[in-house]
Amino acid sequence: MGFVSDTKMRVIAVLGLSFGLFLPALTSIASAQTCNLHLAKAEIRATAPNAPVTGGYLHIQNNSKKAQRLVSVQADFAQHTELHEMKHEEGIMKMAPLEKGIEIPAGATVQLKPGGLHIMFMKLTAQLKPTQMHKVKLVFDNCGEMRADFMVVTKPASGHSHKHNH
Ligand SMILES: [Cu+2]
Repeated sequence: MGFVSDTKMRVIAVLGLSFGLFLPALTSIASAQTCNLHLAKAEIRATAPNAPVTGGYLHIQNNSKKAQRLVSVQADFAQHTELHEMKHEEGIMKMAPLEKGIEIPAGATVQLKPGGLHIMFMKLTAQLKPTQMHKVKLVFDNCGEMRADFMVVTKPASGHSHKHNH
């Protein structure tokens, strides 16, 4: 009998340990799901060899009742990233960093696209070639981290679909 209870104790101990170890991961997945954020059309513009920067684009749909803010982005092919908007200044389009990130209002979809809001991948450590897929980590103020697969493309199409109605 002593053997059985020892085994049981060990099983419980092992389960307890595994549960403890996996708990943080489970929590973050659960929080991302309850956030109801949907990421789509994630693309990165392909680069020439040794290009220092490139743009990243995607659609972020917020299906929750709470505003969410994209505050930072991390990728293994860029040592630095910023969130940018395009601004007209004296007739010239200029990029400006968004220190507070990008807000996605409750129930809204925000499109990061060429000529508008975008992720600026900087200090690139690798050339980005068409059809490559890259995992990019997006950090939201309430939701925490989400990972998205970005595809490298020559001409990012995000948001362009409407412009082809002549
Ligand atoms: Cu930029």
